Amino acid sequence: FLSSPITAAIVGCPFSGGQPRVGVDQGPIHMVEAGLVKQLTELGWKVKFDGHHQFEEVNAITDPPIGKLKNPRLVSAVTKAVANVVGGHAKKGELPITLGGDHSLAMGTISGTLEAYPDACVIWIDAHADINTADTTDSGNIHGMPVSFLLGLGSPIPEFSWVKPALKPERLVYIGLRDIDAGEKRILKENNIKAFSMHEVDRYGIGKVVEMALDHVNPKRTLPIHLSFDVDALDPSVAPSTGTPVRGGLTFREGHYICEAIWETGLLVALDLMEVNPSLADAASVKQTVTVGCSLVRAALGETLL
Ligand code: B3U
Ligand code: MN
Ligand code: MN
Repeated sequence: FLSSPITAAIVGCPFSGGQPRVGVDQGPIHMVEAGLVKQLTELGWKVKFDGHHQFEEVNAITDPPIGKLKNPRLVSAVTKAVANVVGGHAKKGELPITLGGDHSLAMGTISGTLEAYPDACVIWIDAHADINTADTTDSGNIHGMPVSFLLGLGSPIPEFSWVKPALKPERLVYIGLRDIDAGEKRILKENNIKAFSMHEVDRYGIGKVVEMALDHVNPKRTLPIHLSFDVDALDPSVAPSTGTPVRGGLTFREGHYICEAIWETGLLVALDLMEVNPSLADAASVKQTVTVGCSLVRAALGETLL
């Protein structure tokens, strides 16, 4: 791991197959239309963007559920393609910025990152733990499950055999949790996975929480960092247009602080900004959410630090 990238590659992923609500596939289109490429260029980045990912590979798929899992072949094919794209950028020394789309995409983005940087750690910002397995999921929505696949937990599903269990529990940390299923709590405990819920954010403040999160996952500040940011980690008053808003979330500043502090480490190698859904809520709320999404990306790429 030599030096911080100077080229950012925007990977637009208009994909919604990991959850039931239409519209989240429009998230990346709105963020690019809001001027994200120009904004990052003005920050001094060389920005690569040659259109949103088209997912031609999935057109012919018929996809009945496997157990409880919904759209399993579709999600598998899409996330596998995303893994190759993200891994390809990372191996060239570029910083992939994946715009979702639902959070099942992170199965692909993190697989790609770990392909290029096997010792990378993952900082997962979310209201949810997204760590259900095929056995524990109630909803069957795969956006609630990507982390378990990356860790290799739960009964193996042949359709997802391409996902290597390349993430170790001690290289993963959460911030922002507040809506976790009983089965997920058990998984977090059994695997000793560090999580800072909103309770810890209240108790210690965001500055201390980010420091503790980094101390856990990256104690010597030497490992590459993949930051996976679900916009629903933010309070719904800050980011209303998302599929599963949960009240009591991160403030505007807390969300940005996380991005700034990760940027400050100089170790960021990949970024996801997920679950912006412009079809939910009124026009002003959509604009607000898209604007916040772009602003978080800029913060993670160094905008706010002097
Ligand atoms: N844990 C629930 C709910 C959920 C997870 N992620 C989101 N919602 N966005 C599930 O469906 O697994
Ligand atoms: Mn999520
Ligand atoms: Mn979430």
